Amino acid sequence: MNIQLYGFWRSLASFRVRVALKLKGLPFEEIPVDILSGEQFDPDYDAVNTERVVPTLVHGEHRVFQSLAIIEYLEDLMPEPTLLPSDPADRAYARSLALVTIADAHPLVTPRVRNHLVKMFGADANAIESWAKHWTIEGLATYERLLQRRPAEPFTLGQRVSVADICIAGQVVGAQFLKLDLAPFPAVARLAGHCFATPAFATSHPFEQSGYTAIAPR
Ligand SMILES: N[C@@H](CCC(=O)N[C@@H](CS)C(=O)NCC(=O)O)C(=O)O
Repeated sequence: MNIQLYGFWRSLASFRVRVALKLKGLPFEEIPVDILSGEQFDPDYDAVNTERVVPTLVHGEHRVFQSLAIIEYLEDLMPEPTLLPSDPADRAYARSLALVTIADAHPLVTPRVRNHLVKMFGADANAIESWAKHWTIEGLATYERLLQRRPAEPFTLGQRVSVADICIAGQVVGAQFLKLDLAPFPAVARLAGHCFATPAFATSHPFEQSGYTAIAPR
């Protein structure tokens, strides 16, 4: 299976897809798109994904974008090991948890939103950082409440890792970029510990990617 992933080392959405590919044991080539310098707007990349965001998965003639759609595409291509439970209610629960970050928390801290806050409202670096911390904490707090209400070990749905764990781990990576304390979110921190103890998660972490630089979080 010839798979290419257009991604970026520090992109949380790219992290999600990287983990899914590794959990499924699918080899892939990652092609970097530097979203901090604006490479997502290059015409060559626009031809790949006209939403002008990463990630995009290229598989033969298919170009799949949006991390959840990509993960579900991979699930359809290679059902085992499954990342979505078969029980309908559990499947919906896993997707719901995934969307807390994909649809609600993460979009608020993307470069395009930060750049717009600077351009439209003159937000300075401190304001941007407070903004990013606020929405990242909101996401963590939601996950903490959810995990407290439906406790399971070691992963969100029990023994098998799922798309929910991938997304919660991504939210934790966002918190790490912002140097947030996870102590107020013990269930989230415990889950992330289990995730990052596995090679698929550990080797997908932005800090482990070749482009990683210890620059201030953006
Ligand atoms: N909901 C999308 C998020 C895509 C997204 O916003 N990606 C970010 C990187 S994590 C990006 O490319 N941002 C470019 C920008 O904001 O200009 C997904 O889950 O794939």
